[in-house]
Amino acid sequence: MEPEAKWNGSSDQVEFSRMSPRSQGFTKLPGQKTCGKSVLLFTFVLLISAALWGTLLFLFITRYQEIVQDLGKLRESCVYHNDSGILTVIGQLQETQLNLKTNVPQLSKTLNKLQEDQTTLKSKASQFSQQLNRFEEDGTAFRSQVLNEKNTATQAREKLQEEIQKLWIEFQRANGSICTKCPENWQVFQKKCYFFGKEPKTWAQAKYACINLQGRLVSIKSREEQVFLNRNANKKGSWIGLRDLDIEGIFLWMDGSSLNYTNWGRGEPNNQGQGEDCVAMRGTSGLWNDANCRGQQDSWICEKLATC
Ligand code: MMA
Ligand code: CA
Repeated sequence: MEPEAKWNGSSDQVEFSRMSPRSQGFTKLPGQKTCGKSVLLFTFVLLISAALWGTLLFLFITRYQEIVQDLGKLRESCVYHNDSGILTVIGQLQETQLNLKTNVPQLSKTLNKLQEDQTTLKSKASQFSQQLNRFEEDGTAFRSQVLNEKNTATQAREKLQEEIQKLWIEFQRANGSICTKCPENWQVFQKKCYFFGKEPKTWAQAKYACINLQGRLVSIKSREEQVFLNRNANKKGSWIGLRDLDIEGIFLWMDGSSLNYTNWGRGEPNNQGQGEDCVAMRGTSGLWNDANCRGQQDSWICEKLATC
């Protein structure tokens, strides 16, 4: 249905006649039929929209209830789980507490016992330490005693050998024999044989070298014997059988005899440096000097009795 109304005068009114029927509703007074249709349309639209809104509301309420139910379930399950977990933990803790409470007196007893044991062990340790000290002291005393006894025994043996040799001489003299026999490389002088060592040695090494040759370090008893030795000992220094090992300043011969004849150099014996307890005879002059036993002399003189 085309709008037919025409307004007199202006072109605007002519243009208006070409406009859509909807736009014309506000400007042109509608007829009875057109108004009824619009109300119907409006009602229809309203109903549709109400139905849509109702559906939406229904959906929303349904979903809301579901969510509320789910939340309730979730809360229930959470509370159930949490409570039971916490209760279990609390139960365990209470049990542990109870156990600890029961164990405390036992632990305290054990601690006391341990402290007592520690005290006992400490006193035992100190006793052991004292005993150990005593053993060590005893050991040292025993060792020095053994050494002393060994020295005494060595001296006694040397004295005995000397006595035997003297008796042997007496026996030969009583038989009227002249004893001048010496082993090879030994030199005879007045019933004694002498060996002049060639290698440097300490006093102790020289002493054992003589013992190995069935002799001993020489004991010089007279001016004649000294002169004989001077002639034969052509080295710078030779160990002789004189030493003051036991008592400082008291010199004794290896054969046990005392010191009657001496031939000390000027100012000797002087026990110089760290101590000089062994005697050496200087070459050519033959003068005696106390020297360090651990030092070396380039020669040494052994003696033994000549055989018949
Ligand atoms: C050396 C040594 C001593 C000795 C003096 C003499 C320096 O020491 O052989 O035993 O008494 O010489 O001067
Ligand atoms: Ca000296």
